Amino acid sequence: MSAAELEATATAMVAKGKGILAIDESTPTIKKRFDTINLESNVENRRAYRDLLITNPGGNEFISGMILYDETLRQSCSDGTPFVQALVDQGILPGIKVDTGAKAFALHTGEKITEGLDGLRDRLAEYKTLGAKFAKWRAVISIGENIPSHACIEANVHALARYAGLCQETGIVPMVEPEVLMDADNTIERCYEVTEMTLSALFKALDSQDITLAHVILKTNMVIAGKQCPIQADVQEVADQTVRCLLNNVPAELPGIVFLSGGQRAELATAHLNTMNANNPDLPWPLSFSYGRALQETCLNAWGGKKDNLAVAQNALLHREKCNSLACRGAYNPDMETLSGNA
Ligand code: 5MM
Repeated sequence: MSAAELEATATAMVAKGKGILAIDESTPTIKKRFDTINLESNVENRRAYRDLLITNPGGNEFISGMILYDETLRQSCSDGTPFVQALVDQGILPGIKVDTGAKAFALHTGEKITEGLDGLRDRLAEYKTLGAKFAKWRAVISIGENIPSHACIEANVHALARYAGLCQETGIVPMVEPEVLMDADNTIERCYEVTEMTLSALFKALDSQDITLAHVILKTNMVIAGKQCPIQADVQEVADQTVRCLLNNVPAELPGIVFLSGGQRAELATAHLNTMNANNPDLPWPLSFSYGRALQETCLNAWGGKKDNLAVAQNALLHREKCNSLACRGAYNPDMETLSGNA
């Protein structure tokens, strides 16, 4: 892929009113999701669920790309069409998760380092032949007593930059994901501080490894209080703090920024994105979504592992995709939720 093609892919990923559907749950994570609907996590059930998500009629109006897991990238729809082909036929960009997970960070209790650099050049070359246009790597930063450490942030952003370089060398757009977790009891101010440290270190690492920012998409967390914090910021404050943090730390030449949902309620994740876009029409980059749980949860529950529920599950997914598409334009209204399930 030439530089122009990389740029075109990155721009298409954040096309106006479109976002990314993250369906790259690793095998242990999808098992956790299936446990909630009492469904066995076997190869066929995982394939059937991803089939439902990938072939959702009308989804391509709101979705520019999907992030797949290695197993999914090699699977096919019920009619035999490979998933990658089914995406291409709908004008949706196939993406692939290439990290091999966040593991305990040596000598740093409670912190994680994402692994997967060994052999990555060869894996990326294969993913490219299988049709992947972009690749995602997620670093996990926890907030707690005396954490995150400088060492943890530095190790993770260094790995993100190395993966981004290998992607660009292969002709694949890197979607770099530093996720500051929202599970603890920290305030929104502390989340701002940690997100700022992380993003600032990330862009230094990308710069020092000569990564072309015009060919990178940032996937990040919103600036938000931890779930256990007694004081939860309102929608306006989350939107304001998130935009302020991004403006202070993300270079303008980046083609786009997408958010993870991180365990937020689906409707709240949509409302936050909407307020950011409604109040800030002149940002240097498009702000969009790359949610996993906040797009899939209602769909997964509606499906429940039963073929008969396919249409209602797909409709639930389409509804969330449409609401978030509107949020990219600042045109979402929570009243639309009363139509829940009716895209
Ligand atoms: C879909 O979940 C992704 C995979 O997670 P694991 O590697 O832990 O199985 C995850 O990376 C996801 O893409 C992002 O965290 C966004 O998902 P949420 O649910 O936070 O929007």
